[in-house]
Amino acid sequence: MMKRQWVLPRIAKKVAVMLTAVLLLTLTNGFNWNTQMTEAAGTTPVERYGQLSVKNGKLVDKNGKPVQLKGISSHGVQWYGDLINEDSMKWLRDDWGISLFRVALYTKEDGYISNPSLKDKVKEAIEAAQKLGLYVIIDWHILSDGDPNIYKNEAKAFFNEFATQYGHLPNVIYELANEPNGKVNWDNQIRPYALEVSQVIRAKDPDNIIIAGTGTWSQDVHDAANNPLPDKNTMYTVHFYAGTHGQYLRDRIDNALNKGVGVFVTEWGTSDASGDGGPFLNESKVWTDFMASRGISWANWSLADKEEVSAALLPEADRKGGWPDSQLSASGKFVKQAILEDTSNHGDGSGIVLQYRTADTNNKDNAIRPVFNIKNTGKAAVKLSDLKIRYYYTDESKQAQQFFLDWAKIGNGKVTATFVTLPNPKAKADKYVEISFTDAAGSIQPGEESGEIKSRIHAVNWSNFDEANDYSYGADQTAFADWDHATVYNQGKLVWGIQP
Ligand code: IDC
Repeated sequence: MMKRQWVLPRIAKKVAVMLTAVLLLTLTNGFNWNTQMTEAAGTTPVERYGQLSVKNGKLVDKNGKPVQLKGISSHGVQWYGDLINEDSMKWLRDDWGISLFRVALYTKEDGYISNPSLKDKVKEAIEAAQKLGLYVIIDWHILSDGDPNIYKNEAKAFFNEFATQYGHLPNVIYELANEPNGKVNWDNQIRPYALEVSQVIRAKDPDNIIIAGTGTWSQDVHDAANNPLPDKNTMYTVHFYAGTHGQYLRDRIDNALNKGVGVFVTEWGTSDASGDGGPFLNESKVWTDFMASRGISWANWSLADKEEVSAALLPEADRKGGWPDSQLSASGKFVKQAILEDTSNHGDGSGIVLQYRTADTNNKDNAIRPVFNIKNTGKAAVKLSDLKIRYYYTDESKQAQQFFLDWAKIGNGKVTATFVTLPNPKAKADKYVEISFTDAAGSIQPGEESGEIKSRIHAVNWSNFDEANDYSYGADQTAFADWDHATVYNQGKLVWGIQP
């Protein structure tokens, strides 16, 4: 922007902005604002999403679009291996809508260490998943052997073999250690183990997702977030059981996400932590909504017909799928429903998605220039005057703030803003701008979007900001993409994004 503009009298500035708006509208008439191409839907999950990777702490598909995988974990292959086969997995794909299957290879508990031939079951599952276009987690299921270093050499040989044989496939995910527990912590035992085993995998497979377990039965994600692994396609697992683990663990997840690390729930149950007790379906619903709103991928424990609450099947269920609801446990019915539920809009139910880009990449000048686009992916029209966007930042100026609307497709006069100082400042935010819309802004129809809302913030004394420490700032996001570091409220209720 030219400096001159700032010395124009107010009215002249208004006229200039209006003229620019008219010009832009003319130039862009007929332009399709939808920057995200809708790709032809493939028939299988792997055809749709392809090679996965991690971007800004999110699991993304081959086009860089966030993806939430949902599915089920096997029980121990030594006990319920006969439920793992191409037919049962096909049924789970087609009837339950799974995109993900986890194969639990216990090390102890009569598992792989004493019976190495169990790895053939893992191979069968991977090959079935390949045919069916499902993602598959190879789970090195440590449990009573709380320290993953006990069988580190076996783990390295195992993952070397599997990465060599299957690392070229896009649908393979490695889980390095199910649940470290006992006297081990992330920094001293788990991270060194994970680093060493990851290096073995990376020598053969440069890109597939690796998932690291954390301390205290994979609940210490905060430790991993403070000292993550160097590999960019590594995520960290959190395991929960709805009857045992609640809000404190969700807070830990938010905390880790805010630090930019990716979280993947490779195991959770509707029961308590014993695998029995419950089911706690209300608590489970809080969790599945939470994971949907953050786009966190998950696998439920477990595909078994054992007489325990967390088992999805009732005793003597068929081994090859085809299960009517009468063969599903209460947990199985709940989980099937949660998988089938469309959470591609991040599950908030309102169907609001906020996209963001930054209009300039100079993070040390006197302007903050967030550009927004609101998408309505829901089934009903949404009134813009019901919505508010919050953009969080750190205000180095400590001056009054001014808001400019450089342009909005819906019309400049229909957008207003206020600034709010946070009563309890956060590490990367002590202020937010809240953008609102007048009644004249109208509604966004289902499948439609607001179009660009191009805003600009300055301190009254035009002093510089440091955007590097701004919560909502996306330094390299110069093209529109879904952005959960700014929030949207519908009639006061948070419907998009993560507050700092
Ligand atoms: C449980 C099984 C149970 C089995 C036991 C073996 O549900 O049938 O007898 O393992 O020790 C976990 C573990 C997972 C547990 C599950 C439930 O990853 O192996 O499965 N759980 O206790 N972590 C928290 C809970």
